[in-house]
Amino acid sequence: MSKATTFGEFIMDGQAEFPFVSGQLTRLLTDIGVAAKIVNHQVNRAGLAGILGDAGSTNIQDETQQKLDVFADVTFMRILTAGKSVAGIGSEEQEEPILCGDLGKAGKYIVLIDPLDGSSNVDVNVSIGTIFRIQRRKTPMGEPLTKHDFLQAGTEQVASGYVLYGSSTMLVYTTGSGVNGFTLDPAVGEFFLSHPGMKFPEIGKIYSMNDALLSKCSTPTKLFIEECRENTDAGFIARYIGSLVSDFHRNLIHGGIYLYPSLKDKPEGKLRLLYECSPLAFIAEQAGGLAIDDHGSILEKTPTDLHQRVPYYVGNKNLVEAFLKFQQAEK
Ligand code: AHM
Ligand code: MG
Repeated sequence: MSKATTFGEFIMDGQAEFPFVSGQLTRLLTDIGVAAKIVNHQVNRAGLAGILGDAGSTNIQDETQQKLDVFADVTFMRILTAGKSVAGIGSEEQEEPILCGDLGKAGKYIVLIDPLDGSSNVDVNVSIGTIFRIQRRKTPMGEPLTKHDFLQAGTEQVASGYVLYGSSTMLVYTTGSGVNGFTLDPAVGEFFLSHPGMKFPEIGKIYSMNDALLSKCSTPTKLFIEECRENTDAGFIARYIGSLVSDFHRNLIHGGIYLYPSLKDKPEGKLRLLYECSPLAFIAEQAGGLAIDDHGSILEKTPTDLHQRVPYYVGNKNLVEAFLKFQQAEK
């Protein structure tokens, strides 16, 4: 029987093949895998460990934090700051960026992370996830980090990925040469390559949006959803978990589009550019899909604020392009 490739072996092989994948990035990705296993362990036994429910605190977005949100944030921060490769971290759960060591003078990389996405699903045993993006620092090594190290366009990412804590736990990532997925074997505590070269199917027929928001959406979104609904005989279906990583992952495998649009009372939608939208946009484009907001490519957008929100439409090319036609007709 041939031996399956582990996540660690795969990133080491990648380092040899691509000169831009440095030893530091290999170590950083390995650390993310380790933190993911620790968080996975707690997610799996959350009902037993007494860590379900509110933590009694709110994050920078004034959203109630779950105990597991806090646990995941603390775990990723502890592991990422202990390694030598990270200079600074921006977390959805923390107002200010974290500068590692002495003002982030050492370390080559910046990490932006949503440690536990889909918090509203934590208490009800529905899949949740971690989303991360990695970029190089802009200021020279030895100098303190500035906001420009954090506020970079999505095209500057050197790697991004997600961990899905689902019926099985998966880690999916890209370094810009395709998307690969690894499944955790809990018996041996290793992620094994299970989904090499992930691509969206040619044609997607799933649409994923919080339907209750439709009356607050702009005309292009209303018209697009209407068209999807009119095409159920052609196989169109709606699927919405309300957990971005899970909705994105399903759409990547079965073919679909995820929408969190601009709303009358929330013109920027809900999702965060740096922690959620751009890392998944990098994966989407590497898998043959597309990701846009109301003005164009998500990856080309340069953030102005660490916690900036953007309307988000991501998934199969055929569906995002169909949506784009309604957007263009409106302009
Ligand atoms: P969170 O980061 O607070 O968990 O919010 C993000 C989540 C996404 O995972 C999900 O797609 C979306 O919020 C669901 O929002 P809504 O309940 O408005 O449909
Ligand atoms: Mg989130």
